[in-house]
Amino acid sequence: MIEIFELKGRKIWVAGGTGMVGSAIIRNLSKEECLIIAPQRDELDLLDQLSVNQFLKINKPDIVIIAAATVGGILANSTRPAEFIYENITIANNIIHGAHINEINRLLFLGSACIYPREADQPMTEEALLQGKLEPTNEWYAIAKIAGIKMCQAYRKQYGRNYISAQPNNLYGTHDNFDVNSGHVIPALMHRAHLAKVNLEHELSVWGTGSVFREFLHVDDCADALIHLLKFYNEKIPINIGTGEEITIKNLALKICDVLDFKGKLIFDDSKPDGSPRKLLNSERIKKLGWKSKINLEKGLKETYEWYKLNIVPKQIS
Ligand code: GFB
Repeated sequence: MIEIFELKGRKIWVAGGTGMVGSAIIRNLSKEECLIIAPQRDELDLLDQLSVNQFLKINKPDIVIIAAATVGGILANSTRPAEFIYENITIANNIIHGAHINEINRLLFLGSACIYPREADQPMTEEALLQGKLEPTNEWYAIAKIAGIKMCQAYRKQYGRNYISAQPNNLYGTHDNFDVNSGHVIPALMHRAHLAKVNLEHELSVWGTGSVFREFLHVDDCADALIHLLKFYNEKIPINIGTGEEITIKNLALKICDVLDFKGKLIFDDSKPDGSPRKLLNSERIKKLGWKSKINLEKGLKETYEWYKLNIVPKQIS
């Protein structure tokens, strides 16, 4: 029998509440009758340890969710390694240690599927962590995320804190970054295909060979899983969150073209990196806790495109 950690009546700080994952968590938490606090970036600098400590001391949340991170697609990860390692380690360090010294006993840290070795057996179980070399295009981000996971384990071990971590696979959905250079594959390809369509172009450029596989998780599914874990999970093992389905980048690009009704030809740009050959998570552990994903890729892509047309197209980003 699993013990439930009640969220009703609790004060919850969603760090990164204005980002893609944080805003999805806040939408999901609205049905839980809890009090949510989520200061904006200009109200609280997560890279400043004193400000984070002060914020925790004054607000005393019962629960902290760390959805704040410096993120980006494969190119941003490989060209901005210092920002990715420094900012992500500092955010984890400031919030996890700050939560501890302010006697906050429940915390959820968000990892990433890139914490696993590049050559890990597929689908990747939680036990694959630190069993081999990382994928070089995102090792900086991965090391920072591994550090956050290890901090949760260390504070659990030394101080008995109820701190947990979870790693979703490649996320997409509303409030994503649709910039063609710094975004992840789904928003970047959606934006590029939309521009190609409205400019009556006949080709869509896809980075890499298109032959590598990815598993995509809708951000609302991710938020749902995280809330489920807050209620039902209290162990040191960082837990996987995936759909169990993978797709090649070529087939993903074809699906995006379908959703947009873009009839052009795909051109593969192999001057850009492919990254990991495969990155499928074994999500049996979270399934055993009674959670599974509900939003399939077709539905998720359609909804994301509708959101994009309403929210991004009017801003006319290039
Ligand atoms: O989404 P993405 O940047 O993340 O790229 P990763 C996934 C695959 O899509 C790669 C290809 O093989 C890319 O070469 N791709 C094709 C594109 N066209 C595009 C495009 O226009 N933009 C982008 N971005 N990719 C990320 C990590 O790796 O995984 C993050 O870099 C994070 O840190 C995330 O951990 C989960 O799956 O390669």
